[in-house]
Amino acid sequence: MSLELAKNLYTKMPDVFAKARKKFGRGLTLAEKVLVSHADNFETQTWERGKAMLALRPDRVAMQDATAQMAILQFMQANKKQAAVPSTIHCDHLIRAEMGSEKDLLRAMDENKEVYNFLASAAKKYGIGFWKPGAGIIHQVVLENYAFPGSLIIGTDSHTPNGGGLGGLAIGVGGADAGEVMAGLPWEVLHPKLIGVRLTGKLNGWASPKDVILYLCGLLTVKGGTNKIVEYFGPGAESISATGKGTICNMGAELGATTSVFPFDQKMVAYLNITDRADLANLAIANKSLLVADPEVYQSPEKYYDQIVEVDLSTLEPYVVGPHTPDLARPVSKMAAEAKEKGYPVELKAALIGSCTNSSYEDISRSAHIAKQGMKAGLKAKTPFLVSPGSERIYHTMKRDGFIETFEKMGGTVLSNSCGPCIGQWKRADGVKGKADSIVSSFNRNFPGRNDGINETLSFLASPEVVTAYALSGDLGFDPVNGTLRGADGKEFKLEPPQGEELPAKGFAKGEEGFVAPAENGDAITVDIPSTSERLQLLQPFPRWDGKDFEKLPLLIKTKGKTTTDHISPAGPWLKFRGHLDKISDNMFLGANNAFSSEPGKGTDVLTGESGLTIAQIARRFKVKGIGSIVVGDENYGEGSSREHAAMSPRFLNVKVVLTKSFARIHETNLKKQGILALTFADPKDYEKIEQQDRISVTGLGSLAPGKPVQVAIHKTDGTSLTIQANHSITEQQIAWFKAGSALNALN
Ligand code: MIC
Ligand code: SF4
Repeated sequence: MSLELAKNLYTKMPDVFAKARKKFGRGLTLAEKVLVSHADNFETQTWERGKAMLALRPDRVAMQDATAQMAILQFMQANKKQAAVPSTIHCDHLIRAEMGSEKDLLRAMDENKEVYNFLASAAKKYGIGFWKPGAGIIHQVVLENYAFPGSLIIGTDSHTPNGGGLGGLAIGVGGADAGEVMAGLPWEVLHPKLIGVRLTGKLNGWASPKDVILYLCGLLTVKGGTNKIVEYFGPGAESISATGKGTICNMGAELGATTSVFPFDQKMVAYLNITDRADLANLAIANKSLLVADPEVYQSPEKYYDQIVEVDLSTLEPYVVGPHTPDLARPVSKMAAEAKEKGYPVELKAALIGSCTNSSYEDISRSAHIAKQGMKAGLKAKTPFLVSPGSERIYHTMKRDGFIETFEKMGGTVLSNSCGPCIGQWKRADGVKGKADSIVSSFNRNFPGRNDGINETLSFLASPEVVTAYALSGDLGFDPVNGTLRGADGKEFKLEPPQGEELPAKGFAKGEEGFVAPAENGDAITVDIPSTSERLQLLQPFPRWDGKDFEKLPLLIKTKGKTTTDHISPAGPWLKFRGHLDKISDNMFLGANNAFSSEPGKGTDVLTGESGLTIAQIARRFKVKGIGSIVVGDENYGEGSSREHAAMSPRFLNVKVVLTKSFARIHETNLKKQGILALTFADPKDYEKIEQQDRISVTGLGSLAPGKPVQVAIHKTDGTSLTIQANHSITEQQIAWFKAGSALNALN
């Protein structure tokens, strides 16, 4: 299937590239090549970075089970017979990690039966490929099967950019975007600016691809990539395996980047070949010049990218980031001193490797090499050591090549091929609420409460090989590069730098691939949603805007500090309600810090003065009274996941406006799609002016226009009021969504 898509794409590329070179008066970067070749209409499209909205035609859509439910429920409202573009669903997020692979999977099949039946029946009916539970994590499966050089893929998950490891633009979106593209509409995104990252040298010793992105997180911060594409190039890029490139692109989500991409090269050829796509590899080789930037770009990159970063891989040290945010970075060699200075507990309570990004053959073989050295010295893991393989192929190859045995001998537990602990589906036996202790993983997120549901846990991230070394020492203060461990014989020894293979010499072993093809004709198939379901609920369209200004809205919550989508709509135990808007809305803001409450997730009903209520309880009270409310937020509000529940629940519970210092890209779009007015303080200092009992009016909405600030009046309890300005990035079309009550309403 990808072969046909690639053939058509490569055939039309030269013509559109020629037009683009003429129009822009210069050569094209790789990101631009992918964008222009997927334009809905190149001629009429405005091409202005950071300003224009692009209307693009993605090659495919990928959805994971926790977000697919809303995507499909919204798609169903469009009344189409079939998905208009090739699409797939992947069952990976809903499997709990408690008892090991087999038992966990069996239990998941049982407890998520309704959801899986719903997704499987919808997939069958609408021409969507279905990957069964246990088949693997979406991004790994997409890399193994669907991503190809030059492609544009959207996925209902923020780590979709993993596909950039195969030279395409793979972009995370909310479910509404996916639903619309499947309904045949073009996909809209702000024309990203470009960061060029020039890689020189070669990784060596302990340094791995993960360290490239951990280092960049520290350098650019979690906001540094917002509305930007990170394009890697340079001699160093060619030295990194395709899966390593995938890891770097995957975790580019933690920079807030729209996506990240590497130019087509021999490493991609090798990966395509070993994943049974030699035909695609040959086609890409024959079209290589289309799949990399134009030569003049590489000669003078500063003329083509908005920002340039240089990284010398030869001198890169292994990094560790955290706690609580992925941009708190330092080389592992500095961890001990910092832990001491900041009082981080150094005793590690768990070490976890794998996930959607770091379970490649290279990662696993290098980690196993470390594990073997430890065992040779008579050591075992000093902490629980959990391994999450990314896919069936990875799992069976690990098994065939003895890695599973190695990890199990070391005392590790191999979990099912799913997200598991990374998304909080983990029963941490020793975890205690209110107690801070440290864990380390090779995942890509470390927000408070993310893995074990305990907000105090300090979660650190590092490469899988470093995490394995930490597991052997049980000590965050251990420096795997320079430090020593004590063997069973009492003698001190140093670990050799990890060694592994990029790809399995014997090829990938295969298990049950777990793919179910859709029906040829789905007309007779009904989508399976039991009317009594506790897990699924058909969506009712949100009400239209009544044409009135928002007058004297009470403040629902003023979030303070980091407000990720994990804070707004926590996952873990709430994942089971991802298809039931009413039920999941009870989790709204449970993880958020309220400026007016010492307890996260709690607040005061400002109409009655009653405090200690959950934010959802307060919002439900307002809703019953027919009153809307406003949410005020801090910087980079909505960072992290693509989950649109973080926008749908507020909308469902009558939030009219979200006013923040700044937004993360996917969440801002999600808010707009659901008909919420997303505003930013023109002067961020005005955030300080908002007090708990204020009533806030947003006026002039009848003349809402792109680029035109709106007036926000803050009414104080003493009868005075002050007016501040708020900005927005709403386009003409998005004004129509706001008026219609949601993007979906505007469609119908
Ligand atoms: C994540 O890593 O945060 C998730 C869970 O994969 C989310 C999607 C979700 O919340 O379902 C993401 O990254 O978009
Ligand atoms: Fe799953 Fe974690 Fe990857 Fe998200 S980051 S897709 S939860 S493994």
